[in-house]
Amino acid sequence: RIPYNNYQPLEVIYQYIDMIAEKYPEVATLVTPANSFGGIPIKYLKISKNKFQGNKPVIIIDAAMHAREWITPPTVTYAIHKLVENVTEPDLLENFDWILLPVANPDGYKYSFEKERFWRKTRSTDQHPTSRLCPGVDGNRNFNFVWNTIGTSNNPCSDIYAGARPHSEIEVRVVENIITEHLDNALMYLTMHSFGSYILYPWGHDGSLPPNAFALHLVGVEMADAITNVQLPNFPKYRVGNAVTTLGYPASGAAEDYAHMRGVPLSYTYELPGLRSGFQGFHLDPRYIRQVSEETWIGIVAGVRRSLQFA
Ligand code: 0X9
Ligand code: ZN
Repeated sequence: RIPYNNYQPLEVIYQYIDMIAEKYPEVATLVTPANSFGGIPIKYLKISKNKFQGNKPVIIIDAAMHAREWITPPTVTYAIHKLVENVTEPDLLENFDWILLPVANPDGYKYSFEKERFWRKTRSTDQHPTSRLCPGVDGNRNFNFVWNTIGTSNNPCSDIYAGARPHSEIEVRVVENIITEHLDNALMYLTMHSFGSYILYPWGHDGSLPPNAFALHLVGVEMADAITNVQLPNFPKYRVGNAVTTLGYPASGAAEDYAHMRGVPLSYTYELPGLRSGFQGFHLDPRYIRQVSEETWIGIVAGVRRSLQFA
């Protein structure tokens, strides 16, 4: 059991996914592909009805590449809960395989709990002379596609520092490797962020639309509409669109662009709700964690079901 009435430290999230893998070995397999820069295991679950056989479409979801976006891991642990412990949508396990990575950046996440609430980046220090003074790379600028051309910084002290080179960060390489491992079947990739209530699709570096933009938009709207139907009245409606035109700024080296470039057809950055402005937007009142986790699952269910049309 993981509580949804408050944000959970890394240890509690890890205990939960360890427990799931132990208790449900038929459906859930724990993978620890690498340690973080700081030596913390990076952990994800492979969830599959008859073990991964490599023939079903794969849905990949990650969260907390940005450390301070605390509302993101609960949406992934909740998805795990609904796929394994409290199955009300059996077709989602029947028809798909799942990769669920609740904390992509464990060093940063831990640091945001223990030292600096609004820390965003990784905690690496070895790429750049200045980086000893200013640790960390923006994981969402570090992917190996159109790296460091726009919406990025070369200054290690910046929150959008792209890193010394593409995929310098082990945390980014882990996500890239997941995508590579499942290239043949990966149908949808969701990278969970906050905040702003957006569902964003490529290309996020130049605002142009990929050939399958209509499918991206259709599935995005499907998710947004499903959420709208169950949202609390004080929450903003989701907006769906291209990352640049909808969010208002370009950023290169981001995860959703990387996944789409590699061939994942339905690739989205999910910006969960924030309610307040400024840094406080990253600290959604804990009373809403359960609601956001539930409604996000409803959105995912709707999108994943619709995605079959494009498999
Ligand atoms: O800037 C980001 O990395 C994301 N927003 S956040 O506030 N969570 O940091 C948005 C990324 C959207 N994708 C691209 N522009 N490629
Ligand atoms: Zn983010």
